[in-house]
Parts: sequence; structure tokens; C-alpha cells
Amino acid sequence: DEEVEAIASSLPSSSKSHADNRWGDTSSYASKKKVQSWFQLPHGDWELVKILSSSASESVISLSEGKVLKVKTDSLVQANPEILDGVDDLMQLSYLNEPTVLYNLQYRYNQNMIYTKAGPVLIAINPFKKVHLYGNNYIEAYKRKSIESPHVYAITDIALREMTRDEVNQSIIISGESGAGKTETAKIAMQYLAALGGGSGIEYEILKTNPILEAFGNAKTSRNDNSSRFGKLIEIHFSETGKISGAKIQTFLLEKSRVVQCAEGERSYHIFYQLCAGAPRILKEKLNLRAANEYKYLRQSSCFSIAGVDDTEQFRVVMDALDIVHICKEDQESVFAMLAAVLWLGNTSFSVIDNENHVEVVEDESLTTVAKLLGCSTGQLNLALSTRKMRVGNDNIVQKLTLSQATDTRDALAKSIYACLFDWLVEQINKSLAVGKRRTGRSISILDIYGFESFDRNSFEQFCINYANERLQQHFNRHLFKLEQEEYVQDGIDWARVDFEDNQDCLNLFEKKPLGLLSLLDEESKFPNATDLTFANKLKQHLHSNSCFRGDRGKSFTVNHYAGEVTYDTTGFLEKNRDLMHLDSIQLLSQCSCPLPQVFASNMLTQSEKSVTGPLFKAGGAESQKLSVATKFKGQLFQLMQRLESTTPHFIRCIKPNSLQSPGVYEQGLVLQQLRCCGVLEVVRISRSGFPTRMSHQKFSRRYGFLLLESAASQDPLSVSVAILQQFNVLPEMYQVGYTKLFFRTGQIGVLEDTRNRTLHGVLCVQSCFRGHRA
Ligand code: AOV
Ligand code: MG
Repeated sequence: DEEVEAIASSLPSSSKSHADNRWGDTSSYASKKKVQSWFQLPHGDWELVKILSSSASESVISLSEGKVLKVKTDSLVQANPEILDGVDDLMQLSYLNEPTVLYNLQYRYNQNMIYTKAGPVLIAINPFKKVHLYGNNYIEAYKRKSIESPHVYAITDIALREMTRDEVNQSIIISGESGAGKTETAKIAMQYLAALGGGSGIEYEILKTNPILEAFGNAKTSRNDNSSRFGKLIEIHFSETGKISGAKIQTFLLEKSRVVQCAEGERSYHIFYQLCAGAPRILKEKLNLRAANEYKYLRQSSCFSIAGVDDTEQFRVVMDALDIVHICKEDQESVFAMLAAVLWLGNTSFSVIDNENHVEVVEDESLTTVAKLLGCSTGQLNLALSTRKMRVGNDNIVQKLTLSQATDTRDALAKSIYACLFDWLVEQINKSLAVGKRRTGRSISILDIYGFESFDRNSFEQFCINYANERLQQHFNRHLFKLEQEEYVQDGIDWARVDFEDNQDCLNLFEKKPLGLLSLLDEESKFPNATDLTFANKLKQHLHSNSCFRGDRGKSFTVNHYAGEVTYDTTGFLEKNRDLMHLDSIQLLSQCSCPLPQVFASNMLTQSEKSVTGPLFKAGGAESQKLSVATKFKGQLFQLMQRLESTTPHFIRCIKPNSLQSPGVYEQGLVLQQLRCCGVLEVVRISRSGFPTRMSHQKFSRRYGFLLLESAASQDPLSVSVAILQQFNVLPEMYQVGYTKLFFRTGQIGVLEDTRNRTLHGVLCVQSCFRGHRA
């Protein structure tokens, strides 16, 4: 009876050697006679095959189309019995190996079961279509626990319960490649929290921040039609009664280069197209708005629309949302004026006025419109875009800019206005969602950052995005592998280590001082004469021996990330890292009569003044100094990690089943690569062979001691604990006694907890009956 045999062998197998196959349990395979098995076809996919005969070295198999092959026996990988097809949790698989996991996920995916547990981690495979798993009925069912299948709702429910039970802040950390479904997953989690913690109305405001932030911070890329170009942590606060009391949003490094340039087939931020398409007539006239294809910034990628998306309709959604988060009509209009100013700024052009390539701004509709929208004169704007004030000795002189300097100045102004606008919006939203004085400090944070990216050409933005993902992966590893295993070792538990892919080396490559990517970038950014080429050469000179680094020809270098190799082109790295705004531009904004430019100018100045640590960069006029982008980002990420460390984490791994953004297509190779790089199988292996439930001797004896038939009042906690375990016949392989704690396998504590509840309930019943009787 082979099925029985297979299930019996599903007991923990942590001590087996996996030397030959990273995840496979192929040892002593040939000795067992099995009917079905996995065989890898030449193009890489795995197929379930029948074994017709088998010896230690060779087996004869038949493929699905009836073809019979003779293959090496050790090239076959064990398949699970059919009754295990599509299990909820990969922990339940008898044989844990790449093909069985791939098959199990695919089996579920084909039936629209996009969620699967991998031990403590929730795996979510992007369906790329509407699946009927959400809404009030489902929320209600998960709340009542009448559905048990894995779901974002279920993991969010656990976070809520643990927040209340343990009085510890929680975090839901969502990761995965670009387009894998993180942002959608974050919204689904928020939906559940809003439903369970709603009541005050603020939950509705919180949900409405999503369309706003997506309009201003998401764009179509070649990987994802709605790609987040910023990182986001939303902290949702709860009152003592479990109701949402407010929220706070923190954003990370918006990709601002997209405002002035984007690749063929991609788009700039959604809001630009929405505004051009959806602005009411009066607003259009006021802002002198044109169609999107009349703006140079939007025209360069020759992509204006997204299949299935109606920008006009989306604009209405955003306007409604702005109302709901209490951004007044006047402010809304200022926001739209800034967007129009950015677009018209892109249309301004320069004419060369001498043979040294010096320029002045062409006095056309673009210039007058920008001046009007910002609230300055065309003369002021012209000067700010085409000249630079300098101090030479004691004299102030005015220097004319060349064509390329003027273009850079213009683009820098456009980018800054947009980035400041984004920050300002987040600030306004935070004011509206602010947790009053009665904050309890209990919160659930949801983290949704931009996913790992690897394009044909990767620049500074991908460098930062992938660095952030590297940090996040470290957090994942720390919690699921390092801390877990360290705890066993510390408490003297008999334990077979599970190896995992540590990404510490890659993080070191980024962060080491003084010879890491970030330090070297900052150092080179400080040299006035440095170029992207000298930067690339510097990296090659200092990092060539690092195993995660490879110097390439010319200006490129390659980093071996946890999620794969990425080749970066250093073009623009130094400029983007310095991110300087000319003082002339800041001054221009501060002199504008419109309110927002003034706010932006003062924010830019305080930002420059505030930066006292880290490498400082001088602006052209030598007065404004600020932190480099990379250093600031690194600081933000450190802070983020510290904040997350003080919470109980819940991990969701989003998986992209195909690169076409199409429903129903499951590319094994692509899925496998994602499962590999985040160590899903290692997580399952640890959880399965580990002891996930743990309790100190004291707590255990206090909690269950009263269930003992023989009084144990005078005994120490350890002896009481052991007595309880014996009385309840807990099998020796199901627990371990550590120096300070007891460790249990999954589900073991449940039996004790049930008995405890029943007993307590019985006692309470008896007591109240007794009291009732006496009264
Ligand atoms: P991402 O956040 O992980 O990418 P998204 O959450 O934007 O990815 O998902 C990409 C697209 O996949 C969405 O626009 C939906 O069309 C679809 N999708 C994802 N999850 C679901 C779901 N549960 N149900 C239906 N469709 C879904 V990036 O932000 O690029 O890293 O930077
Ligand atoms: Mg996203």
C-alpha cells in the first residue's frame, strides 16, 4: 500500500542529507518501488511520469504522451500520493522538493486558489484576473473562522488577534518582484482591518488614500501596468476597544526621474494622464491644459493609455478621494496647478544666443503658462532657468547657462516640484488621519515597497529599489531562519540545522564602509570632476574581489542579488545621487505668489539645513548643502527595519506566475526562480522539522498545572511541566524540553488548550450555578 507508506514517511526528516538535491528527498529512492515520479524534461519543466521498472542505477519511465524512456534513477524526484494534491499548506507534503511544490501551487492556481501557506508564510500567486475570494461574505467567514483556507484575510486576522492578545504591535510584510501583486495584497489586508476595526468612519478615509497615492506614485512600467514607484509603510492604529483610531503613512524614495523621462512603452505618473483626460472644462481652461500627447514629458515614451484603464474615470475617483481625506477644493486646485506647471515646464525651450552655447528661454506660451501657474513673472522664470548667480570673492556675478545646463536646471525644477508635491500630499493625508491624543500605541503596519526589478537597462533607481529589497530579504531571513534557529541552540534543543541562502554578503557589498557601493558612490559624488566612468572604474578597482560584484565593460557593473543578477549602467548615478537644486530655483519658488511653491521652497531649505551628518553636497551657489540620496535612503531603511523589529511580523510572499500579466499562464521556471530566491522550501523545512510553539516552564506550569490530577503545589515549574506532559501522553517526538522553555511541534498545544478551556468553562458554569442557587 504505497500511499500509506508515503504518508508515513512524511514525518519530519530534518536529519536527512540533502547533499545531492537541494530540496529533494531522493536518498534511498531506488530501493522503494513507486508508481509515479517527477522527471525534468529537456526544456526545464517537470512532468509526472509512470515508473515501469526501476533498478538502483536506471529506471524505465513512460511520459504522458506514451513515450517510454530509460533514465538514470537518481534523476527522478519523488512525487506525492494523489490525496495530497493541492494541500493548503506545503508543510503537509510528504515529499518536499521543487517539482512537488511547483505542482501543488499550480494545482491550486488552476482552481483559482491563489493562496497557499508555506509554514508561517503566506504565498499569493497573482491571478491577473478577478477572483471571487473577497468582499463582506468572505470577511465575515474569516472573522468567524468558518473558512480555513489560506488567505490574506486569515493572516490579517491573526495579526489583529495577536495584537490584542500579546499587546504587541504587528506588521504585515509583503514582498515579491515587480508585478507580483504586493500593492493589491496590501489593499486586501487594509480592507479586512477596515471591516473589523471600522465604525468611526476613519477607516473609509484610510482606504481612500490608496487611489490618491497610486495616482501620484504609480506608473505603467514594462513589468507592471500599475507599478509602485515609491515604498510605503502604513501604520494603522487601534483603540483599546479594537477600533481604528487613525493611521500614519510613511513613504520612501519616489522615483522622480520618471517625471522628465521614461522608457519606450512606459508612462509617467498616472495622475498626469488622468488630469489631461478628466479635468472638467473650467479647470482645463484655468490651467491651460492640453491633451497628454501635447506635452513633451509625456510624449517621449509614445505610450498614453493603459489597456482596460479609463483615465477620465480614474480622475473622478481621485477627486472624490481627495475630498474624503479632507483636502479642500482650494488645495486641490493648487495641486492640479503644480501638475500643469510641471507639464508646461517640459515644453519650455531654449534658444542659443552666442557661440559659447549660452541660452535664453524662448518666450512662448509654455513660459507664460508656467509663470502664471507658479505665480511669478516670466522674467524671473527666464532668469532662474537660464542663469546662475555666483559669488566670486566679494562680488555677486551672474553666469549664463549653456543649453545642457539649462535643460538640466529645468528638469531638476520639474522633478523637485513633483517630489515636493508628493510629500506635501502625504503630509496632508497624515494630518487628516492623525491619531488623536488618545493613542494606545497599538498598531498594525503594512509594508508595500517597490519590488525587485531587472530591466534591460538598469539605473540608479533600480539600484536603490533592489537595495531596499535586499534589506527586506534580510529581515525575512532573520525572522524565519536565524532567530528561529538561534533560539533552539540557546535553549539546548536537539536540532539539525537547515541551511538557507543568507544575503549578508550582498548587503555588505552595499553598506560596507569605506569600501562599499554606497560609500564609494558618495565619495565619488563629492568630486567635482568625477564622471560616471570614473565612478564605475573606482568600483571595479575596489570591489573586484567581492563575490557579489562583477565589473563589466565600460560604465557598467553587475551585482549578484538574492533574486538574481542585475547589471547596472552608471550613467547618471552621480547626478541622481547628488540631487542638487540650484539655489536660484529654490529662490524662484520662494518668491512665487502661489502657496505651494513657497511651501516647497521652505521645505527644500530646511532639508538642506537639517542635514548635519553624512556626506554633504554643495549646490552650485555653494550655499545649500544636503545629504546624498543614497545616504538618506539607507538611513530611512535602517529606521524602517528598527521599527519593524519592534513588531511581530507576518510575511506574505507574492509570486508572479508569468511575465505577460495574463491570467491562467503558469510558467514553472519563473515561479521556481521566485520560490528559490526567497527560500520558501527552506521555510517549510524549518517549520516542519521545528518546534514552532514555545512556552517558558513557568508559564506552562501556571497555565496547565491545575489540570494535574495529583497536586504539584510544592514542585518547581520544570517538574510540573513534565508531569503535565506525562499525564496528557504527549509523545516524546512532539516536544522538547529546553533550559528555559518547552518547544512543541505544530498543533500539539491545541489539545492542552482545549482541555483547559473546557475545564475552565466547566468550573465557571459550576460557580455561577452555585451562586445562582444560593441567591
Ligand atoms: P506589485 O505591487 O507587486 O508590483 P501589483 O499589486 O500592482 O504588483 O499587481 C499587479 C497587477 O496584478 C494588478 O494591477 C492587478 O491587475 C493584478 N493583481 C494582483 N493581485 C491581484 C488579485 N489578488 N486579484 C486580481 N488581480 C490581481 V511593483 O508595485 O511593480 O513591485 O513596483
Ligand atoms: Mg506595487
